[in-house]
Amino acid sequence: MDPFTPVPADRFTFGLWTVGNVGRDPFGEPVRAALAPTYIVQKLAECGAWGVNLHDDDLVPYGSSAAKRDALVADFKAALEDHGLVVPMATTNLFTHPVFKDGAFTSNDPRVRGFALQKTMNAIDLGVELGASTYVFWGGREGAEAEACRDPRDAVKRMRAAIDFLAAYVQDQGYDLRFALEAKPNEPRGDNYFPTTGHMLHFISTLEHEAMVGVNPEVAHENMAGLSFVHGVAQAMEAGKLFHIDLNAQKIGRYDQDLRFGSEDVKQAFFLVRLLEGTAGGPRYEGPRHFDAHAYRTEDEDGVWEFARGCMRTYKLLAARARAFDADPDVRALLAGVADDDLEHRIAHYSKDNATALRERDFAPDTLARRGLGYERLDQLALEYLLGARGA
Ligand code: DIG
Ligand code: MN
Ligand code: MN
Repeated sequence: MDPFTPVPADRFTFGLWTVGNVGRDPFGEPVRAALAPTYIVQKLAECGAWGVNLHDDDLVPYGSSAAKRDALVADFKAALEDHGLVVPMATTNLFTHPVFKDGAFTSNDPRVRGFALQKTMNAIDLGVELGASTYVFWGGREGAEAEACRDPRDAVKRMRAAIDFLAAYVQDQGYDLRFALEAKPNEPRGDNYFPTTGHMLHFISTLEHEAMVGVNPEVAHENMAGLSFVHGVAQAMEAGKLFHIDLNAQKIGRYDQDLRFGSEDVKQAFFLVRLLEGTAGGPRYEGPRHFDAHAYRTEDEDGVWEFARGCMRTYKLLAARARAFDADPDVRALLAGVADDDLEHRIAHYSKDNATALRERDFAPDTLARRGLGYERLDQLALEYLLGARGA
């Protein structure tokens, strides 16, 4: 079998809304017919995906009766069973209904905030019923255009109250569920609260149940903020807070493009996959590889499945490149660095002796400054693995 064919062990997932994207945009009507969730399950399984994610409304249209909800869920469960797909993640649509036009959890109207909690508790029940272990919160409407509309500190307080309330609900229900907060700097609001993964990591530290809350960084969203996605993900991993990840691609300085993974920023994608797969020796990310992306508006349904296969194939191609790169003796030699265990220990552990030793040592900084790091060679080697000139 082609080594880059996706298999369930890769833990690739897609949201119903991703491959089900009908191609509507702010300047044009849909170009593709809507796909039934059960059909999406079948097609994702055929493509080699492991799981499928959903917003509440993706499966149960807003306003459905309880009987309709139960019927839709039963059909979906049967399709999951028939095609061997799982539901690792669920989330709530708190951005489409007009009632959320000025926010959901951060709205100035307590009735809107209460309705958002109600909708989310119902959606959490649905996600748990389908087997989800991660629950994502993307505050698409949590933001502002008219800055006078609310004190942004109130927005922080209201978001904290909502997440604390819902975390307590999950614990009260005995659900085995973790929350993953997803940042985005803007769009659809002029400025979104909690704009980057860094903001979210601090916010999580202020929560009542912070142990069950992590982050769901998205490539496009951190790039929209002009940030290194690899560094943001690395900090989340180091904090033990990378609970989920949204993979896609993005051109800097544009609206949220949610493009096919690796299609715009191959070098960033390479170093992201290298980080997630741990090929350089660090810990590997063991969660779902979720593609929160959609096909170009130019595509028909065949193009949608090409998009899905492309996301997964590119991830596996980059993983193979990263493994080869980090196994290359020339790369390992360049990364070997300076070995001085005694100095490393002294730097990492304060004591009077260590402080005295550091103060008494002649570091010869002018000599140190003349040392070349070899990063031109190192980065060229990475590029040659990406271009197939090495390790083909
Ligand atoms: C947008 O990037 C958001 C929504 O698609 C969803 O709520 C979340 C989960 O991936 N990402
Ligand atoms: Mn996005
Ligand atoms: Mn996302």
